[in-house]
Amino acid sequence: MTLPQALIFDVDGTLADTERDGHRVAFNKAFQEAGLDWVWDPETYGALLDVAGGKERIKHYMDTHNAIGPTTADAAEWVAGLHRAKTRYYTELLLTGTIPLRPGVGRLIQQAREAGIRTAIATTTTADNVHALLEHALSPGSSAWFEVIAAGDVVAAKKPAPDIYAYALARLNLPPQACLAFEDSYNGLQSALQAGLRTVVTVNDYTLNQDFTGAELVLSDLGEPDAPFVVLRGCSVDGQCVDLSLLGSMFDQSS
Ligand code: XBP
Ligand code: MG
Repeated sequence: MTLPQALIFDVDGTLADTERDGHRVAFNKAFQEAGLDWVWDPETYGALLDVAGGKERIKHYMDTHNAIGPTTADAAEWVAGLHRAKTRYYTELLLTGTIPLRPGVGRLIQQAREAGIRTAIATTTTADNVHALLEHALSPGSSAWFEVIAAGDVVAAKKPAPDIYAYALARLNLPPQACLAFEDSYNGLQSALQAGLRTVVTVNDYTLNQDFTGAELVLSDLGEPDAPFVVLRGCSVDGQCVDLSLLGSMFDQSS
């Protein structure tokens, strides 16, 4: 059975459902701390998710909602400061353990480790957020399980640009054909596809109706043996959860 040499995971929406009750709440706390009357409700935030990157999302909101920001000359630094506050609130929120991993994520990561399959992260979010999520939702010390954590500003162009996946592949020193990406959104899928990666998509409430053309599989989630996934689009697969035998059948078909 041919297996991928590395699995590359997106974070927000893929490892955990972090956006509505995590990032969005943290943004609103930071706005309140700054004395702003900005409030991102779940619907507004869902539309803003089309813009990857928290700083870029704040700037986009200011530009498109006539939101009054700083009078200071250095608007970029003001946005960066607001975003640092948001990241503080978000990592504090993750400490409470109220945002669990999505179904099948922990199981697949453990199975990959036991099988000697390398793992990496390719995400738009800030590195501090990745470490906090892994430490508190996966396992203490689990950040070290990932050979590469490609996050946030390590690349200039964020998803849907391919840069973050290209960065991860370069540090893995692997060709995209040897790897498999896991994503949740249109922007993330475009990023992975443009980097040459085959991609499995697990949808969530914010991304359910997005265009996932080009994905190998579109699933409700990675599934558990006692809680099967639902195949929404893609090749017919045997099995009830994304495990090594399913990945092997995918790679056997293509090799
Ligand atoms: C999702 C994003 C991030 C988060 C917020 O990242 O676009 O911007 O919404 O995190 P991905 P930051 O799906 O690639 O994991 O505020 O730290 O950007
Ligand atoms: Mg995502």
